[in-house]
Amino acid sequence: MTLATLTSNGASIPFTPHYFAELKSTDPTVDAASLRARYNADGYVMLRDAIPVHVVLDLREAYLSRFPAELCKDGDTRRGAFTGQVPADLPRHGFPGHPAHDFVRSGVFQDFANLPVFKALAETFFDAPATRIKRTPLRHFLPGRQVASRPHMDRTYIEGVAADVVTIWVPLGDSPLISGGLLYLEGSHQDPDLESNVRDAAPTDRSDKRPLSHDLKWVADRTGRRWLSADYRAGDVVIHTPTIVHASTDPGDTDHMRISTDIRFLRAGSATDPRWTSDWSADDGY
Ligand SMILES: O=C(O)CCC(=O)C(=O)O
Repeated sequence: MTLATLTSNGASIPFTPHYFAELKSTDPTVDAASLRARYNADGYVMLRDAIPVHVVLDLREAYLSRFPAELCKDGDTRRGAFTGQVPADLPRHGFPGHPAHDFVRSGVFQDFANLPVFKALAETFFDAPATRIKRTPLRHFLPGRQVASRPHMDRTYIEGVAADVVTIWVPLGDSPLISGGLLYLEGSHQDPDLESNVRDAAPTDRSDKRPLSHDLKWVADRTGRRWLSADYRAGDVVIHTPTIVHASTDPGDTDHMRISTDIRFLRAGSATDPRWTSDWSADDGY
């Protein structure tokens, strides 16, 4: 797959200005009210260099070091280039026994998720105290696989009104579009009819009805909206509302493994979704 012919879970979408536009980044030094205004208008705020690069790469290295050596080229777990060899006998990603399952329970991962910068960001967007939600998924996409995040809204998966839940998407390493970096459907958080317009009509490759579809082109055509993309770098974060549709493309012609986590916060004192009070396990069904 090249940039001219992107795919997502195998379904193709032309990489043209009709379907794609650039995700805006926001100057992190602007005042809190301007950040909130941007978040409300766009449904997301991307901040470049929000976390020191070495902190992100330390986490990438700590995670990939839990795999057998054949996963990373030259055994370099900090860079994390894929050799093309998946170690034998690994459980499915994030299932008990898989490195991602153990890693999200480790002190090093918990310390990362508890970095004050994330809580401070959530509190900026709530304009109120925030509590971190325990369940914190870790995503890991391998080049050569037609596996990507399907278009969805976080609110389908977690109870809570938009004003009370915020997601901070954190790429753990550079995540250019060709490696399957996250895409946002422009303005979708402000479209009250989007879900009814798309659900049931959309093609789907799964019996799980929570994602809207697996077909990014169909969703763009149906809604008349473009996918917003960026070449994320280690240290960048995107804060997004639970009502914006997001997805990713399959990793393309690259050896780079796209790894990321979603750190979520609740407005302190608002109702907790009981499914999200334990550590993430990919088989938890949530
Ligand atoms: O990293 C990704 O592909 C996004 C995952 C996601 O959107 C989610 O966990 O809700």
